[in-house]
Amino acid sequence: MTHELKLYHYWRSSSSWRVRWALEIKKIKYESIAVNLLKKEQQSAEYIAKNASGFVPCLEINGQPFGESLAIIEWLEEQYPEPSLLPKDRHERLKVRQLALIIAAGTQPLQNLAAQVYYSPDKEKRKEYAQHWINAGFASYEATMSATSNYSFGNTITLADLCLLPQCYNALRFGVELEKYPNIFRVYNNCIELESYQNSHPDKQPGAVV
Ligand SMILES: N[C@@H](CCC(=O)N[C@@H](CS)C(=O)NCC(=O)O)C(=O)O
Repeated sequence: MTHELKLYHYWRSSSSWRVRWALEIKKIKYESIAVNLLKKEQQSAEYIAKNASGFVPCLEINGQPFGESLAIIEWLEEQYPEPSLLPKDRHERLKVRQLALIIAAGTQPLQNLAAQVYYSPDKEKRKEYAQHWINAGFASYEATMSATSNYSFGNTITLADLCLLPQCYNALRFGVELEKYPNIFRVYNNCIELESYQNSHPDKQPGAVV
């Protein structure tokens, strides 16, 4: 069965980038629809009807909208298994999902725009707050990931890297030094060479302000 896919996303959103990167790796065609977070388009009635959380990304599959980037990537993995973003071994898959969730559940939500805005109106305070949670998440990721492999788990790219690299992009925006985390920094340097990383990068997206 073929699927008509529409991705609602924002160029700078790290959660959106995870899905864009998965689509790029799997070479899946989709229509790209920009949702401007700065103009609060994610809170419009039209968008909320698609994704009640008011967050991007949202993937419309044959007219049916779905939110949550990891759920979307798991669907893509089931529907388009190659190249795979998860190892075959069950315990190895558990490890990759653990890493992915350290970022997607334990780091990114604590530093996202909505959390920052609620925390303080002061931009400097917001920056410190974001740095705190990114450093806490990265310390945990660094200790949990492989100390030797090219990517977060093994020598092929996985769901874990799809979460880590967009979070590194946020980290750099907020002045967190990646060099403090040698394992993360090694994987970062390997990933930025990949064509799929470069094609899905925020700067290449519609509406990007570079
Ligand atoms: N758990 C969600 C998180 C999505 C999320 O936090 N999206 C952010 C951008 S990365 C967003 O839409 N923020 C809009 C806002 O804060 O109003 C996912 O993985 O899809």
